[in-house]
Amino acid sequence: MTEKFMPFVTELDFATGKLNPEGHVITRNLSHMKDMYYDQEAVRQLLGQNPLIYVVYNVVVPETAAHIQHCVTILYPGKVGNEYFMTKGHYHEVLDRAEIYFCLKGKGQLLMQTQDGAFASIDMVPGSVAYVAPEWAHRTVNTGDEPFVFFAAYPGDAGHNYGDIETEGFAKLSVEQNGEAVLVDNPRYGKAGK
Ligand code: S6P
Ligand code: ZN
Repeated sequence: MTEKFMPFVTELDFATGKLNPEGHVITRNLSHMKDMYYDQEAVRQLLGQNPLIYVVYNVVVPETAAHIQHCVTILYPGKVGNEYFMTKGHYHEVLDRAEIYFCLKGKGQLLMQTQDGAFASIDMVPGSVAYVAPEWAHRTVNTGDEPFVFFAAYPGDAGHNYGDIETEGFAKLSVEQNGEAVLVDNPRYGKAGK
């Protein structure tokens, strides 16, 4: 007889966004994603200090369809040139696996796109529950001046495909213009990529 998988709880600290236990922690500094920002001169200038861009606390559960992966992302405020700090962004490896994002703190944007060229964005504030539909790549951007914190849940077997976003880039860049966050066309989208 197979052993039962036992229920368990993880505590989320609303003040910091951290999980207890921390689970599997992923840390992304600028050096982990330096080619993804448009302004490569600004990247070169910032690389010396190599700022921390985001941390993901993943509750560890089996990566099978029976389970639900869940995690918290803390995306720090900042910019590279005039482009806001963002996550790498990915499709799910099993493309048709959806995801739910629940904003807990700060403010940001959820950028999404499909392989056939559709693009969508959702503004996220505390209380926003966003649905990343099947087949949509997703990236988050911190457009505020405090950490942007969100909880995510998705099917256990989804997996992550980063390569396609590294190659094609996102259709839009989220940049500051006159103190406002605006989306502009990414001149490199679908070309030499990033
Ligand atoms: C996982 C989910 C999030 C991201 C996290 C970091 O499917 O979408 O937990 O992993 O926000 O983003 P990225 O693109 O580096 O995985
Ligand atoms: Zn995802």
